[in-house]
Amino acid sequence: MLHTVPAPQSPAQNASQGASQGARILSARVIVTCPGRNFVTLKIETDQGVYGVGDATLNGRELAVASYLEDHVIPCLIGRDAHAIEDIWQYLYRGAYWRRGPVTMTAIAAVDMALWDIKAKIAGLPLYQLLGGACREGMMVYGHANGVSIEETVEVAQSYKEKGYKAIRLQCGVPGLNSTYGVSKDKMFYEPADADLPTENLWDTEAYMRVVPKLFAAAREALGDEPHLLHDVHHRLSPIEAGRLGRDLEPYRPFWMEDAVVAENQDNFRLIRQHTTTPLAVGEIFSSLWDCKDLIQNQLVDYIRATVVHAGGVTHLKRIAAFADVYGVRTGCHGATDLSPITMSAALHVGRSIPNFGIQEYMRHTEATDEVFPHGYHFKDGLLYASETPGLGVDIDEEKAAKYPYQRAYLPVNRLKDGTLFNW
Ligand code: CS2
Ligand code: MG
Repeated sequence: MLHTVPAPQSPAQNASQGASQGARILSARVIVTCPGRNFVTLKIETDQGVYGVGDATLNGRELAVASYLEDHVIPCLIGRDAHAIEDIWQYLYRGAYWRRGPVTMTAIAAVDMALWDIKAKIAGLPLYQLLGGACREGMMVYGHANGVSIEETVEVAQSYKEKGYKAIRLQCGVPGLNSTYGVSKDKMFYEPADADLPTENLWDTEAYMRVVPKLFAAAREALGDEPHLLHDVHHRLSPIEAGRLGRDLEPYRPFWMEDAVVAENQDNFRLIRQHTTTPLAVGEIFSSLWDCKDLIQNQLVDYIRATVVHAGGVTHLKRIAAFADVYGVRTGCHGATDLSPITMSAALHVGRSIPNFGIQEYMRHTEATDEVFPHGYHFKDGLLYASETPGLGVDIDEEKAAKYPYQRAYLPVNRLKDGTLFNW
């Protein structure tokens, strides 16, 4: 049946068709809130009195997605059958003409998450049950140990091990640099969007490449062989530098080296593969399957990090995961603080339902964020467990959200010593 857009009907007219006709989208709106950092949320309401929520947060470009939804997407949703998730996805993707890209795919992701939330709520099931059911109970997560020095980072990593984490990411300061990606002032919460205009930091590749192997040697010494140790290079090396760092880390058996190089040139990973067996992870900045198809089918990476919120939602992430499974590539979804608890909830349902789940990043949100986004997922012994309530198992408390108005904030930029603008 073609989903032509009927004239919006009154609830009475809809009711006369009976609920079995589906759930018509009556309204949708964007909620921007800033409980310590900005989040953009889409709320879609139906004539069945059921609503769904979707994360639409794009760190540093939040209002672009809010406008894309309000000015270009929502008018096309009103009156549609909320159950027609795939059709609406295709309509918003192909119908935009200008396909892919972080703003477009984050907006589509928000609609997709909200529609899956609605469908699962009406079905009375937690979302993973509609995605094929459970392949596992809990999902292994990794926490973020960071510090200004190697010693401080290892100390924090020890505390994560004591909290039961089976996997720990290590990021430490670089001698001579007053700030670097991944090192936060507050050891439990990391928020890189730290200023009203981009902070300009200095970058020194040589100093960085000297310190990371020492960090891993110290961490293995202190933590033993058990814990999985991860590291995020954050796009800052050339392919041959990444090959060298991967080889330097091999004695410490890292779980992965993430974003070793800039992700646009996928041939880069062919060169890294020639020099190291350290597993490679990439994809948090990817917004579609087409960004990672070559990397996956040529097995140039081991983990794909595309997320529900930036890669087109539950529908598209399932597609990416299924494609990756064909080539033995596992998921390792991005889960930083700038992805709201709505994304984390959806990611856990997807993660629970796929055979090639690898690991889930878990940067805890602040209390204020958790109050604005009450959710049912919980952490136990190194695993995160998805909510069992119908839908995504997360909500937005609009009254609390209204207390935190939007505050413009940008991600930092890096410059080299000679002033060249570089990758942050
Ligand atoms: C990082 C993120 O979590 C990660 O792996 O790459 O912290 C990233 O820097 C932020 O999500 C950017 O907003
Ligand atoms: Mg990263």
